[in-house]
Amino acid sequence: MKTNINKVPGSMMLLIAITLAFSSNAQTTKTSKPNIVIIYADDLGYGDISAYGGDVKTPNIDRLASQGLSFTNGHSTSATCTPSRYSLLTGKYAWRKQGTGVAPGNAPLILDPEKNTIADVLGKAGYKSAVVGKWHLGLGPKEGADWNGDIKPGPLELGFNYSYILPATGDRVPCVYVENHRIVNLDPKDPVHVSYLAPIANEPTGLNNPELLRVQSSHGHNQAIVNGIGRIGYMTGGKSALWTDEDIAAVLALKASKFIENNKNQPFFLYLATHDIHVPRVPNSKFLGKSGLGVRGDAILQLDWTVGQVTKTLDSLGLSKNTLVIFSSDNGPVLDDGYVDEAIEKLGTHKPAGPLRGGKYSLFDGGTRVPLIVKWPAAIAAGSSSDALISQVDFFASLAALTGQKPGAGDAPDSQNVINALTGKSKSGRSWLIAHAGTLSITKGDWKYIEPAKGNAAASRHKELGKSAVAQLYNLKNDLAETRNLADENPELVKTLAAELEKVKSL
Ligand code: NG6
Ligand code: CA
Repeated sequence: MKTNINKVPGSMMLLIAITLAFSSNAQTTKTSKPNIVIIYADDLGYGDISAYGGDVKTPNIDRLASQGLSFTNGHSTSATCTPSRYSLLTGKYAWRKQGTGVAPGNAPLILDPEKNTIADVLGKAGYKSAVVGKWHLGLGPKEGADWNGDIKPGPLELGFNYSYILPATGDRVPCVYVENHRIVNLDPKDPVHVSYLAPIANEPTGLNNPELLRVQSSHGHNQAIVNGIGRIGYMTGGKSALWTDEDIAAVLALKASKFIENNKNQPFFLYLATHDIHVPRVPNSKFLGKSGLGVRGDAILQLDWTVGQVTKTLDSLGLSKNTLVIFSSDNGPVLDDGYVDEAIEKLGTHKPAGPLRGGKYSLFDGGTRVPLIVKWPAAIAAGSSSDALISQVDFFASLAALTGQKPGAGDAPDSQNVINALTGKSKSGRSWLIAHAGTLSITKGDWKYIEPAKGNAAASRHKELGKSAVAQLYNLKNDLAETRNLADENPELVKTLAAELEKVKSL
C-alpha cells in the first residue's frame, strides 16, 4: 500500500516519528560505538574478588558482574605486567619481540609508533582515547626519556589523545605522574635525574639508610627512597612532582572521571590501568585495616572503590547503558613481591588464585587466568557467565570488529575476533590459548601442555613458576589445580600439542 504522507493525520505522524526515533535509537545503541572502558587491575588474582569467591568484599566489582557477564576462562597473555600490557595494546604476543620483559623505569618506549595500537584503531572509528594509570611500557627514544622536557614518544604517539600515567610501576623510579608529554608539577629549578646504575650524588638509599624506610624491603626495593619507601632505581630532584602513594588511586580515579566527563558527547575509549594491587601496597587511610587481611586486602578495597568511582561517573552522566566496561588483571596474584607487608601472614583463608595453582610469574593457570568481567547493559544480559576461552590479546581484533574497523595488514597478528563470546552471544571463544611466563604453554580443549624449560620450579614457597625440565601435561577438566602431570601417559598428545605450539611460535 502506498501511503500518501499528506493524508496521514498529525497524531499518527507523531507516533510514527516517535517509533522511528526509538527503534533507530535502540539500533544505534546496540550496534554502533559504545563507549569502551578497560579497567586493568595489577596483580589481581582469579580469587581476589568476592564475585569470584574471594574473602575480600568487592561490592563495586561484583556489581559489574551482576549487571554483566563474568568469564571463568579469561587470560592475560603473560604472567607479568609489561608483556601482558604490550599484548593487550598491540594484539601481538610480547614474547615475539626481544626486550618486552618487566621494563625498568628508564626503558625506552617498547611499542613501535609506526604500528597500530588498539587506540589507533578505535581512533579510526571516531573514538577519543585516554590512558590513565600504570604504563610500564617504556617512554622516550632509545637514548632514554628527557624527563625534564618533552617525554616522547609515548602514549600520544601510539594513538591516545590523552595520557596521565605512572611511567613504570609504583616500586620503580621516577615516582612522578606524566601528563601527556610532561611531568606534572615539575619545578624546572629542581630537575629530575634518574639512573638504574648507581645512586645519584649523595642520595640516601634503602640499602644504606634503612632507618629512613617505613616499609622494609624483603628483596630488591632498596635503592631510591621516596615517601619513606625504597624503590627500584635511583632518583633525585623533582621534589614538587613526587607522588604520594596514599593518593595514587584517588588521583587516577579523578583523571579517569574527568576524561569521561570531557568526552561524554562522543564515543570514547578509556584504558584505566590501576596501580592497585601492585607493591608497594600503601592504601589510603580510608581503607587501611578495613579488609582484615592486611594492606594487600586493603588495596583490593581501594581497587574496588576505584571501580565504584568510574561506575558512578558513568551513571551520573547517563552513559552506563551504552558503555562497554571490561574489568580484568594483567597477571595473577602474588603475596610477598619484595616488601615486608604481611601479605602472607594476614592472608587467613583467602585464596588469591581461587582454585588455581601458581600466581604471578607462573605458567600454572594462576599466572594468567584472571577475573574477566564485561558489562554493557545495552547488549549483554545481566548476571550471565561464560566458560568461553578468551585471551586479552583478542581485545584488539574484537573491539575493532565491534566498531566496524578492520585491523590493517601486519596489525595485531595474534588477535582473534571473539566479540561474540565477549558479549555473550556465543559460548565459545578461541579454540586454543598460549600463556607466557619465561617459557610457554598451550591449552586446547581440556588439555594444557607446558614446554620443558631450564630454571627453578619455584622462586620461593609462595611463588611457583610452573617450570620443569620435562614436558608437563595437565587435564584442566579433571584437575584444574594442575597437580598430576600426565605427560608420560599421553606421549602422542604431548607431541601434538608441542607441534601446535611450535606452529604458533613460527607464525
Ligand atoms: C620484580 C620485582 C617486583 C615487581 C615485578 C614487576 C624485585 C625483587 N621484584 O622484579 O617487586 O616490581 O618485578 O611486577 O625487585 S609487574 O607486575 O609490574 O610485572
Ligand atoms: Ca602486574
